Amino acid sequence: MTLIDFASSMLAKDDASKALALLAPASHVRCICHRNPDGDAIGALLGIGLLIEQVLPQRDVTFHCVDPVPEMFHFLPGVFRVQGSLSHPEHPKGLPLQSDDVIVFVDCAEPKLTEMHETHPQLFDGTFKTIVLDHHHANPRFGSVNFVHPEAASTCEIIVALASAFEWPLTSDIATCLLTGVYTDTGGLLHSNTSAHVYRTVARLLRAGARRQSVITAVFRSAKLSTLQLWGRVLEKITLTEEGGAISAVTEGDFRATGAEYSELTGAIDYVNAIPGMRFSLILSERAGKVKGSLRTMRDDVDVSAMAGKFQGGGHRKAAGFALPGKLKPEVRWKVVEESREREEK
Ligand SMILES: [Mn+2]
Repeated sequence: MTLIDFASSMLAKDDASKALALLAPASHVRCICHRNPDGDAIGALLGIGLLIEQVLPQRDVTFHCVDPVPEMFHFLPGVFRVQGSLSHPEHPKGLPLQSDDVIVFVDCAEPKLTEMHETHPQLFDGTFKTIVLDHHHANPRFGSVNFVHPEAASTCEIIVALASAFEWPLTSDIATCLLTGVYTDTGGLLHSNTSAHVYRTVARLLRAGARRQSVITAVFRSAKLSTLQLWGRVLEKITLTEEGGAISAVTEGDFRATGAEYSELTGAIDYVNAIPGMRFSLILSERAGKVKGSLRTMRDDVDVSAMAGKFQGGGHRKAAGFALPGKLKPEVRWKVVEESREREEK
Protein backbone atom coordinates (compact mmCIF):
# COMPACT_ATOMS: atom_id res chain seq x y z
CA MET A 1 0.00 0.00 0.00
CA THR A 2 1.44 3.36 -0.97
CA LEU A 3 1.48 6.39 1.25
CA ILE A 4 -1.25 7.96 -0.88
CA ASP A 5 -3.46 4.90 -0.24
CA PHE A 6 -2.85 5.31 3.46
CA ALA A 7 -3.69 8.97 3.22
CA SER A 8 -6.92 8.37 1.35
CA SER A 9 -7.99 5.61 3.70
CA MET A 10 -7.70 8.20 6.44
CA LEU A 11 -9.43 11.00 4.58
CA ALA A 12 -12.85 10.86 2.96
CA LYS A 13 -12.44 11.97 -0.64
CA ASP A 14 -15.47 14.26 -0.68
CA ASP A 15 -14.31 16.01 2.50
CA ALA A 16 -10.99 16.70 0.82
CA SER A 17 -12.63 18.18 -2.26
CA LYS A 18 -15.07 20.17 -0.08
CA ALA A 19 -12.11 21.67 1.81
CA LEU A 20 -10.43 22.64 -1.45
CA ALA A 21 -13.69 24.19 -2.69
CA LEU A 22 -13.91 26.26 0.51
CA LEU A 23 -10.33 27.47 0.26
CA ALA A 24 -10.35 28.30 -3.45
CA PRO A 25 -12.39 31.55 -3.35
CA ALA A 26 -11.12 32.75 0.07
CA SER A 27 -8.90 35.81 0.22
CA HIS A 28 -8.05 35.36 3.92
CA VAL A 29 -7.38 32.16 5.80
CA ARG A 30 -7.27 32.40 9.61
CA CYS A 31 -5.57 29.47 11.29
CA ILE A 32 -6.39 29.00 14.98
CA CYS A 33 -5.09 26.54 17.60
CA HIS A 34 -6.04 25.89 21.22
CA ARG A 35 -5.02 27.85 24.31
CA ASN A 36 -1.91 26.67 26.22
CA PRO A 37 -0.54 25.42 22.91
CA ASP A 38 1.60 22.28 22.83
CA GLY A 39 3.90 21.07 20.06
CA ASP A 40 1.08 19.56 18.04
CA ALA A 41 -1.01 22.73 18.23
CA ILE A 42 1.84 25.01 17.14
CA GLY A 43 3.26 22.53 14.62
CA ALA A 44 -0.15 22.00 13.02
CA LEU A 45 -0.97 25.72 13.09
CA LEU A 46 2.23 26.65 11.24
CA GLY A 47 2.25 23.52 9.10
CA ILE A 48 -1.23 23.95 7.63
CA GLY A 49 -0.92 27.73 7.28
CA LEU A 50 2.42 27.59 5.48
CA LEU A 51 1.10 24.79 3.26
CA ILE A 52 -1.99 26.77 2.26
CA GLU A 53 0.15 29.84 1.63
CA GLN A 54 2.45 27.80 -0.58
CA VAL A 55 -0.18 26.10 -2.71
CA LEU A 56 -2.69 28.97 -2.81
CA PRO A 57 -0.34 31.97 -2.86
CA GLN A 58 -3.00 34.65 -3.31
CA ARG A 59 -4.43 34.02 0.17
CA ASP A 60 -3.56 36.15 3.15
CA VAL A 61 -2.84 33.55 5.84
CA THR A 62 -2.74 34.54 9.53
CA PHE A 63 -1.94 32.46 12.62
CA HIS A 64 -3.73 32.87 15.95
CA CYS A 65 -3.54 31.56 19.50
CA VAL A 66 -4.79 33.31 22.64
CA ASP A 67 -1.67 32.24 24.56
CA PRO A 68 1.96 32.88 23.64
CA VAL A 69 3.98 30.17 21.93
CA PRO A 70 6.14 28.37 24.55
CA GLU A 71 9.82 29.20 24.24
CA MET A 72 10.84 25.67 23.29
CA PHE A 73 8.99 26.08 19.97
CA HIS A 74 10.57 29.42 19.08
CA PHE A 75 12.92 27.62 16.68
CA LEU A 76 10.06 26.78 14.34
CA PRO A 77 9.91 28.52 10.96
CA GLY A 78 7.22 31.20 10.86
CA VAL A 79 6.65 31.13 14.64
CA PHE A 80 7.07 34.94 14.88
CA ARG A 81 3.93 35.26 12.76
CA VAL A 82 1.67 33.75 15.42
CA GLN A 83 -0.60 36.51 16.72
CA GLY A 84 -2.85 36.54 19.75
CA SER A 85 -6.61 36.35 19.44
CA LEU A 86 -8.35 37.80 16.41
CA SER A 87 -8.63 41.15 18.18
CA HIS A 88 -6.79 44.10 16.72
CA PRO A 89 -5.89 47.49 18.30
CA GLU A 90 -7.96 49.38 15.73
CA HIS A 91 -10.85 47.01 16.12
CA PRO A 92 -11.14 46.23 19.82
CA LYS A 93 -14.07 43.93 19.21
CA GLY A 94 -12.02 41.83 16.86
CA LEU A 95 -10.30 41.77 13.53
CA PRO A 96 -12.71 42.85 10.79
CA LEU A 97 -13.38 39.34 9.62
CA GLN A 98 -14.53 39.39 6.02
CA SER A 99 -17.41 37.33 4.81
CA ASP A 100 -15.25 35.19 2.54
CA ASP A 101 -12.72 34.37 5.28
CA VAL A 102 -12.06 30.71 5.86
CA ILE A 103 -11.18 29.65 9.40
CA VAL A 104 -8.99 26.60 9.97
CA PHE A 105 -9.04 25.13 13.50
CA VAL A 106 -6.22 22.75 14.43
CA ASP A 107 -5.99 20.37 17.40
CA CYS A 108 -9.06 21.99 19.05
CA ALA A 109 -11.24 19.30 20.63
CA GLU A 110 -14.05 21.84 21.10
CA PRO A 111 -14.74 25.54 20.38
CA LYS A 112 -14.10 26.73 23.92
CA LEU A 113 -10.50 25.49 23.79
CA THR A 114 -9.74 28.33 21.36
CA GLU A 115 -10.94 30.71 24.09
CA MET A 116 -12.53 32.72 21.27
CA HIS A 117 -16.01 31.20 21.66
CA GLU A 118 -17.21 34.19 23.68
CA THR A 119 -15.24 36.98 22.00
CA HIS A 120 -15.90 35.71 18.46
CA PRO A 121 -19.04 33.52 18.53
CA GLN A 122 -19.45 34.11 14.80
CA LEU A 123 -16.57 31.71 14.22
CA PHE A 124 -18.73 28.85 15.46
CA ASP A 125 -22.30 29.68 14.42
CA GLY A 126 -22.06 29.01 10.70
CA THR A 127 -21.31 32.63 9.71
CA PHE A 128 -17.96 31.53 8.31
CA LYS A 129 -16.77 28.56 6.37
CA THR A 130 -14.60 26.57 8.75
CA ILE A 131 -12.30 23.58 8.49
CA VAL A 132 -11.57 21.48 11.59
CA LEU A 133 -8.43 19.33 11.75
CA ASP A 134 -8.22 17.27 14.92
CA HIS A 135 -7.52 13.88 16.47
CA HIS A 136 -9.51 14.07 19.74
CA HIS A 137 -12.29 11.49 20.21
CA ALA A 138 -14.67 13.99 21.78
CA ASN A 139 -14.51 16.52 18.93
CA PRO A 140 -18.14 17.37 18.04
CA ARG A 141 -17.08 18.08 14.42
CA PHE A 142 -17.94 21.76 14.69
CA GLY A 143 -16.59 22.80 11.29
CA SER A 144 -18.19 23.10 7.85
CA VAL A 145 -15.70 20.42 6.83
CA ASN A 146 -14.14 18.14 9.44
CA PHE A 147 -11.02 16.04 9.36
CA VAL A 148 -11.42 14.46 12.78
CA HIS A 149 -9.45 11.23 13.07
CA PRO A 150 -9.05 9.82 16.58
CA GLU A 151 -6.89 7.03 15.13
CA ALA A 152 -4.22 9.61 14.33
CA ALA A 153 -1.66 10.18 17.08
CA SER A 154 -1.45 13.90 16.29
CA THR A 155 -3.16 16.58 14.24
CA CYS A 156 0.11 17.00 12.34
CA GLU A 157 -0.22 13.40 11.15
CA ILE A 158 -3.62 14.26 9.61
CA ILE A 159 -2.13 17.29 7.88
CA VAL A 160 0.59 15.13 6.33
CA ALA A 161 -2.11 12.73 5.09
CA LEU A 162 -4.02 15.69 3.67
CA ALA A 163 -0.92 17.00 1.92
CA SER A 164 -0.34 13.56 0.43
CA ALA A 165 -3.95 13.29 -0.72
CA PHE A 166 -3.80 16.70 -2.41
CA GLU A 167 -0.25 16.06 -3.62
CA TRP A 168 0.82 19.27 -1.93
CA PRO A 169 4.63 19.39 -1.72
CA LEU A 170 6.17 19.64 1.74
CA THR A 171 9.12 21.99 2.15
CA SER A 172 11.78 21.40 4.76
CA ASP A 173 10.28 24.23 6.88
CA ILE A 174 6.76 22.82 6.73
CA ALA A 175 8.02 19.28 7.42
CA THR A 176 9.93 20.55 10.48
CA CYS A 177 6.75 22.11 11.92
CA LEU A 178 4.73 18.95 11.29
CA LEU A 179 7.41 16.62 12.68
CA THR A 180 7.34 18.64 15.90
CA GLY A 181 3.67 17.76 16.43
CA VAL A 182 4.19 14.11 15.53
CA TYR A 183 7.08 13.88 18.00
CA THR A 184 5.49 15.75 20.89
CA ASP A 185 2.12 13.93 20.77
CA THR A 186 3.88 10.55 20.73
CA GLY A 187 6.47 11.47 23.38
CA GLY A 188 9.27 11.09 20.86
CA LEU A 189 7.68 7.99 19.23
CA LEU A 190 7.56 6.25 22.61
CA HIS A 191 3.87 6.40 23.57
CA SER A 192 1.54 3.52 22.75
CA ASN A 193 -0.20 5.65 20.08
CA THR A 194 2.93 5.35 17.89
CA SER A 195 1.40 3.27 15.10
CA ALA A 196 2.95 2.05 11.88
CA HIS A 197 1.24 5.01 10.21
CA VAL A 198 3.10 7.36 12.55
CA TYR A 199 6.41 5.88 11.38
CA ARG A 200 5.33 6.25 7.75
CA THR A 201 4.42 9.88 8.47
CA VAL A 202 7.85 10.47 10.02
CA ALA A 203 9.53 8.84 7.00
CA ARG A 204 7.58 11.12 4.67
CA LEU A 205 8.59 14.19 6.71
CA LEU A 206 12.26 13.20 6.85
CA ARG A 207 12.27 12.67 3.08
CA ALA A 208 10.84 16.20 2.78
CA GLY A 209 13.81 17.54 4.74
CA ALA A 210 12.39 17.88 8.26
CA ARG A 211 15.17 19.04 10.57
CA ARG A 212 14.86 16.19 13.04
CA GLN A 213 17.85 17.07 15.22
CA SER A 214 16.57 20.64 15.75
CA VAL A 215 13.23 19.25 16.91
CA ILE A 216 14.84 16.69 19.22
CA THR A 217 17.27 19.20 20.71
CA ALA A 218 14.62 21.84 21.34
CA VAL A 219 11.86 19.55 22.56
CA PHE A 220 13.51 16.58 24.26
CA ARG A 221 17.08 17.59 25.05
CA SER A 222 16.64 21.06 26.53
CA ALA A 223 15.49 21.88 30.04
CA LYS A 224 15.76 25.08 32.03
CA LEU A 225 17.66 25.01 35.34
CA SER A 226 14.41 25.77 37.18
CA THR A 227 12.76 22.76 35.50
CA LEU A 228 15.57 20.40 36.49
CA GLN A 229 15.52 21.70 40.05
CA LEU A 230 11.75 21.27 40.28
CA TRP A 231 12.01 17.74 38.93
CA GLY A 232 14.77 17.07 41.46
CA ARG A 233 12.30 17.86 44.22
CA VAL A 234 9.67 15.63 42.66
CA LEU A 235 12.07 12.70 42.35
CA GLU A 236 13.44 13.14 45.86
CA LYS A 237 9.97 12.96 47.37
CA ILE A 238 8.71 9.83 45.62
CA THR A 239 7.15 7.37 48.03
CA LEU A 240 5.86 3.93 47.20
CA THR A 241 2.55 2.87 48.70
CA GLU A 242 1.39 -0.61 49.61
CA GLU A 243 -1.29 -0.25 46.96
CA GLY A 244 1.37 -0.11 44.26
CA GLY A 245 1.42 3.63 43.72
CA ALA A 246 4.52 5.74 43.13
CA ILE A 247 3.52 9.10 44.51
CA SER A 248 5.15 12.47 44.75
CA ALA A 249 4.00 15.99 45.47
CA VAL A 250 5.13 19.56 44.91
CA THR A 251 3.95 22.50 46.94
CA GLU A 252 3.69 26.18 46.10
CA GLY A 253 6.90 26.44 48.15
CA ASP A 254 8.70 24.13 45.71
CA PHE A 255 7.62 26.25 42.74
CA ARG A 256 8.73 29.40 44.55
CA ALA A 257 12.08 28.01 45.65
CA THR A 258 13.03 26.74 42.20
CA GLY A 259 11.51 29.64 40.29
CA ALA A 260 9.68 27.15 38.06
CA GLU A 261 6.32 27.84 36.41
CA TYR A 262 3.52 25.32 36.86
CA SER A 263 3.93 24.23 33.24
CA GLU A 264 7.50 23.10 33.95
CA LEU A 265 6.17 20.12 35.88
CA THR A 266 5.08 18.57 32.56
CA GLY A 267 7.18 15.48 31.86
CA ALA A 268 8.24 14.75 35.45
CA ILE A 269 5.47 12.16 35.78
CA ASP A 270 7.16 9.93 33.19
CA TYR A 271 10.09 9.48 35.59
CA VAL A 272 7.85 8.77 38.57
CA ASN A 273 6.03 6.25 36.38
CA ALA A 274 9.28 4.47 35.50
CA ILE A 275 9.62 2.41 38.67
CA PRO A 276 9.24 -1.27 37.81
CA GLY A 277 6.36 -3.20 39.32
CA MET A 278 4.20 -0.25 40.30
CA ARG A 279 0.50 -0.16 39.41
CA PHE A 280 0.26 3.58 38.87
CA SER A 281 2.04 6.85 39.51
CA LEU A 282 0.70 10.16 40.78
CA ILE A 283 2.10 13.66 41.16
CA LEU A 284 0.09 16.09 43.24
CA SER A 285 0.87 19.76 42.76
CA GLU A 286 -0.38 22.80 44.59
CA ARG A 287 -1.37 25.61 42.25
CA ALA A 288 -3.12 28.79 43.38
CA GLY A 289 -5.67 27.28 45.74
CA LYS A 290 -6.00 24.03 43.80
CA VAL A 291 -4.41 20.62 44.00
CA LYS A 292 -3.77 19.13 40.61
CA GLY A 293 -3.22 15.40 40.21
CA SER A 294 -1.51 13.74 37.27
CA LEU A 295 -1.93 9.99 36.99
CA ARG A 296 -0.13 7.51 34.77
CA THR A 297 0.11 3.77 34.49
CA MET A 298 1.98 1.39 32.24
CA ARG A 299 -0.36 -1.49 33.03
CA ASP A 300 -3.27 -2.64 30.94
CA ASP A 301 -5.25 -3.77 34.00
CA VAL A 302 -5.26 -0.34 35.66
CA ASP A 303 -7.52 2.45 34.41
CA VAL A 304 -6.27 5.77 35.77
CA SER A 305 -9.09 7.71 34.07
CA ALA A 306 -11.51 5.90 36.41
CA MET A 307 -9.32 6.92 39.35
CA ALA A 308 -9.31 10.54 38.14
CA GLY A 309 -13.08 10.33 37.64
CA LYS A 310 -13.47 9.87 41.40
CA PHE A 311 -12.21 13.44 41.72
CA GLN A 312 -14.17 15.01 38.86
CA GLY A 313 -11.23 14.52 36.55
CA GLY A 314 -10.74 12.37 33.51
CA GLY A 315 -8.49 11.47 30.64
CA HIS A 316 -7.31 8.26 29.08
CA ARG A 317 -6.85 4.77 30.60
CA LYS A 318 -3.09 5.27 30.89
CA ALA A 319 -2.88 9.03 31.47
CA ALA A 320 -5.39 11.09 33.38
CA GLY A 321 -5.70 14.01 35.74
CA PHE A 322 -7.92 15.93 38.13
CA ALA A 323 -7.99 19.22 40.01
CA LEU A 324 -9.54 19.81 43.42
CA PRO A 325 -9.87 23.07 45.30
CA GLY A 326 -7.69 23.17 48.39
CA LYS A 327 -4.16 22.79 49.63
CA LEU A 328 -1.86 19.86 49.68
CA LYS A 329 -2.03 17.75 52.83
CA PRO A 330 -0.85 14.18 53.39
CA GLU A 331 -4.45 13.18 54.21
CA VAL A 332 -5.54 14.19 50.72
CA ARG A 333 -2.87 11.94 49.28
CA TRP A 334 -3.88 8.90 51.33
CA LYS A 335 -7.53 9.42 50.59
CA VAL A 336 -6.75 9.45 46.85
CA VAL A 337 -5.01 6.08 47.06
CA GLU A 338 -7.59 4.35 49.23
CA GLU A 339 -10.62 5.42 47.24
CA SER A 340 -9.00 4.52 43.93
CA ARG A 341 -8.06 1.13 45.22
CA GLU A 342 -11.52 0.40 46.55
CA ARG A 343 -12.97 1.23 43.17
CA GLU A 344 -10.53 -0.99 41.31
CA GLU A 345 -11.23 -3.93 43.57
CA LYS A 346 -14.96 -3.82 42.92
MN1 LIG B 1 -2.69 16.93 19.49
